[in-house]
Amino acid sequence: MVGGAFLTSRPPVPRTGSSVGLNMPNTRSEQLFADAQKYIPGGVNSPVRSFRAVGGTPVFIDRGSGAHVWDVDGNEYIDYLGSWGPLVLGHAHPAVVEALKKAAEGGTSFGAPVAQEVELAQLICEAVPSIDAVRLVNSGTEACMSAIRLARAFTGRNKIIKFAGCYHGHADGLLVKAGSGAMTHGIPTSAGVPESYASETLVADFNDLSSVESLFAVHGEDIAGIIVEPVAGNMGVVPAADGFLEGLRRVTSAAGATLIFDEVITGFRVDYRGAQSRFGVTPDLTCLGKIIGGGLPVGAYGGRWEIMEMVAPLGPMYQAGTLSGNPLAVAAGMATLRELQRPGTYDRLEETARRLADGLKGVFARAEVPSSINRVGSMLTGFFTPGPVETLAQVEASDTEAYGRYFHAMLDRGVYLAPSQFEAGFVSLAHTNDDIDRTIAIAESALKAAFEV
Ligand code: HOZ
Repeated sequence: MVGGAFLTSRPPVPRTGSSVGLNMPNTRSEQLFADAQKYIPGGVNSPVRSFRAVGGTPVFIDRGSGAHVWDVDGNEYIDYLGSWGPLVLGHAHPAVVEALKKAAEGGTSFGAPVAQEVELAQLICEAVPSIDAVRLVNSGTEACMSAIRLARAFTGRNKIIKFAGCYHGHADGLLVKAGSGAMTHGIPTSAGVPESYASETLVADFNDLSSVESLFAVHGEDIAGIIVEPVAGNMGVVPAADGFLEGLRRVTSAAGATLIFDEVITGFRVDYRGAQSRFGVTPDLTCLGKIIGGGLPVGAYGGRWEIMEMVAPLGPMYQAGTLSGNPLAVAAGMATLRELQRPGTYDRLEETARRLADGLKGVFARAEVPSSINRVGSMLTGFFTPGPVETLAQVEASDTEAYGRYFHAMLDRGVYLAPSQFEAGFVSLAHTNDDIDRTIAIAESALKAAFEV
């Protein structure tokens, strides 16, 4: 109904998964999900959480500590979701909790400048060499949306290139052949995006430089920039092939277009200085989020001074936000970044994630389940396809039904993975060798149960 009457009664609760059952909910999670569906579309505030890709009822989380979470029914899980990336220190890290308490006692929002936001901006600029100046926003979506507006303002051009299967948040124009939940739910190009917006988004193939060059050959003079995840994380983890990022840098520089790295996931995750430092390719603009907010809503975009000075109030590109630079988000972000500055942090992340990936590779091989594990630093995905997995087409060859069975077998045994094949898993500094070894042993038994091997 458009512009019609108010709803006078709640819509019937849709049944979305087998575990909802025919009668009464059995668990507190099932009860909450039944209630949630009366008030929230699909019962969730972000689609992938609904478990539609894997079936069943989402577990509602009660609390987290370190590498573990507990659901509202008292079940404990080793967590590899990590709130989709921000919790590189694990849940409720004491330094973050302390910083939050202190910040909250001083007031939660002012809509006016605070000293702490300057500190976080300075930390970011010092960490990421390509960022001379940074603007804090509230989410990765806002960061990418704003960076694209800025690229357009700076170049005076309209078109943007994105890659099929990459996800940069849910702004109009970026929901074209998008990854993550859009791909998981079979709506890579969202309804409600006007054709006139979508037509400004050109879509190329990840890890295929020739597909980019072809677009530049036709539209070169009107391309404002390329936005790319330097490690794709929203179709599952797919690393950039050798020379791909360098090729994007070369093509954009030659055409006077901007190169935007969406480091919302990879920023401070694969290296303290970002994927751009790990792979030695310098973008013009960088989008950040997740880790820089330590688990609170935050995002940021930054880059070369001559581009950033176009942002209002210095320049004509407008972007604003009541909660931007929020003292709580900034405090949690700074506490997280300071912990990450400790010596050996990234070596530990690398080692722990390697132990997990190697162990899982062995388990899958012994079970003779066709699979391929992609890992970059502490982000990884196990694809249910023999691999290699270097392109979206290879990602899409994965057996998602098998993933669903494996996901539930792991969940039942106390390991929480992303409820979709097309997402990344995250290892944190809180994961111990014992957590990893238990996970590998659980995977062995989960595979047996899921595939009866
Ligand atoms: N788009 C997020 C994963 N890449 C999912 C966000 C959520 O459901 O919290």
